[in-house]
Amino acid sequence: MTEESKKGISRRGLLGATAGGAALIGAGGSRLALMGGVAATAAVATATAAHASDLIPGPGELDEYYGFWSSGQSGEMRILGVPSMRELMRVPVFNRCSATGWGQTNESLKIMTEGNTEKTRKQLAADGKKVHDQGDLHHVHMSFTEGKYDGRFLFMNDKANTRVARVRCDVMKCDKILEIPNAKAIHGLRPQKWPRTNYVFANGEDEAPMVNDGKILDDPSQYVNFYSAINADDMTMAWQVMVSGNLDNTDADYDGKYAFSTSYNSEMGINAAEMMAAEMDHVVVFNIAEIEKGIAAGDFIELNGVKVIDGRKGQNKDYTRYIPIPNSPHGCNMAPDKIHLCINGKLSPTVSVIDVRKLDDVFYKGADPRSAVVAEPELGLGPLHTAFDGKGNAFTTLFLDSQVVMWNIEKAVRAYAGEAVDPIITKADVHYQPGHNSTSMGETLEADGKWYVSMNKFSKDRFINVGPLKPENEQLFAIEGDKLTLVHDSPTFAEPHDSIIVHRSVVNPLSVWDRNDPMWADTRAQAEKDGVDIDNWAEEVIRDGNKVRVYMSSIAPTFSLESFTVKEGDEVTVIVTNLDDIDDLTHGFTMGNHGVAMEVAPQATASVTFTAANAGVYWYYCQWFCHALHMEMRGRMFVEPKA
Ligand code: K7E
Ligand code: CUA
Repeated sequence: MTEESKKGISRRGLLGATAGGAALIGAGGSRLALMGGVAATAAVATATAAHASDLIPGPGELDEYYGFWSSGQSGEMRILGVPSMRELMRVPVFNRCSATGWGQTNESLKIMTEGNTEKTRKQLAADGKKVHDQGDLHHVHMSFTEGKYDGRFLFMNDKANTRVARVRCDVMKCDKILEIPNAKAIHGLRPQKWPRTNYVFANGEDEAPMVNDGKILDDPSQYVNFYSAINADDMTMAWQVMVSGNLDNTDADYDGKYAFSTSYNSEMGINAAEMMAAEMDHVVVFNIAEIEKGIAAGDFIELNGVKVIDGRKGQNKDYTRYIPIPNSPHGCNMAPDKIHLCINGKLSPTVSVIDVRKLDDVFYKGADPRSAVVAEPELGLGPLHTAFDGKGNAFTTLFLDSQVVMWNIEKAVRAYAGEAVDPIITKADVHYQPGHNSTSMGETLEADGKWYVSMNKFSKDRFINVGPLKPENEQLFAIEGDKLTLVHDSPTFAEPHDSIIVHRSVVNPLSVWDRNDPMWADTRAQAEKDGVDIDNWAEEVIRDGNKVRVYMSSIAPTFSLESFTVKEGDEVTVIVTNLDDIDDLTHGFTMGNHGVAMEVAPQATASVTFTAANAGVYWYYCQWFCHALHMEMRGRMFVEPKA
């Protein structure tokens, strides 16, 4: 054992499982202790520096994979290179971004607000806000064609404001955000895998009255929850299913027949004690064809414009089945063998393995729902999520044990059938308290079993101290046969919630925008009305009552307008088109002392609107370093006093 790994273990000993114990509330903690499942001795492999540098690309070398990261409470998507773990880009989605102007430009405001419900419009108006520029982005997943990533879109959820967003992979910008009606707190999210991503499935985590208008308040017996299917191609609502219990994580099969959702609160309890009362919660199985048939046959109610099917327990219809699973299951992960669905126990030390081929009998032959469970290996404390290597092995995070356990699915099935075989292959320490994990291409039919990422909720002593708020920590392991070798730690700001690792051959973004991109279609239409050709050098100032539209172009290192004049109180819209047609030549537009800034990438048009409230001279400048004369790329706005 190396000096480094000895140190690691002694620090673990000192720290114990304090974070885990505290994080799981009261009774849950002691239940876990009672449930035993004492961690097996860890087989820790720590890379020598030399081995790690063999595996990881050096300066100037390119990564083999894109990592698409959710950022949790930061509300953005991040792109990392894997295996270097270098952060390559931040893509603002639900958040306001100072650098790019996301949440401020007219183009982004349209995307961020057009999918709002009436209630949100009222809320924003009451708060005097343009947009909810905060989000809690847990899960990023790519669109599929026949079980493989197709490189078109990335989809992601906002738990805080009940939204689903889409990012275009050709430009790596968000192009749609849809607030989900009826549901509360969109948490789990997965695209349909087969035959292609026609639907994006999204879970409502928090239950509420079906019609939430204040007539029913503290009467949980009347609360319901909603499972949502979104049309992926146009980001509109397809249908919803009303369910019993809340919903946590979701996944879909590789046959296009079923989607699944874990529920940690089958009790429909309101506080932690009530929510953990039952020994068994459940996974809900959604029968997609039956739901589509039910919708076509008119067996739905329409609620806030959405067709809602009743799939609650006891409806005796073929829309849903409820499979009992030990206490409070969390992660829901479909294996690339197309057969096994892994339901992670969280408060139970087990992962329940469902054979999806047995679900037809559960739906159509009255088979006991539990008969679809073909394995339930005891893996360790706090199993949250499972990833796959495509070779029949699974990797499950153990939150309380601060470990990953590698195990074999087929052996677990044999053990469940009574054979004396141990499915556990190895365990490795992670630092500390892992939530999600991911493997290279692991949620697709092309799982290649090369890399394993552990996204850890705590970094504790792993980095020099930066104050009471610590970074979180993500770790990269090389998977070599049945050995996991730690090759990299990366501290991360809030938070490395979840990720997918996508081979770079799947993703082919542009380097320069297409001038006809729909992103600025509204701006283009307005320019045409104003008689301005934004595809060529433009330097027009159009007055329209107290609205002023200022059209300018940029070619490094100049703006087409060195100055423009408006009147105190005018509503000013500045429209900038970057005519530079060169890779990596982004300009910006910042209006001094007006809180206004935006990115204008090569061949893009962007616009921003503000009020010139104070007479005087104001400088604007390009804030994106573009040229040796970047500092000189500036101009003046003259604001004339009111007469
Ligand atoms: Cu993906 Cu944390 Cu939202 Cu598990 S959930 S950790
Ligand atoms: Cu243009 Cu800096």
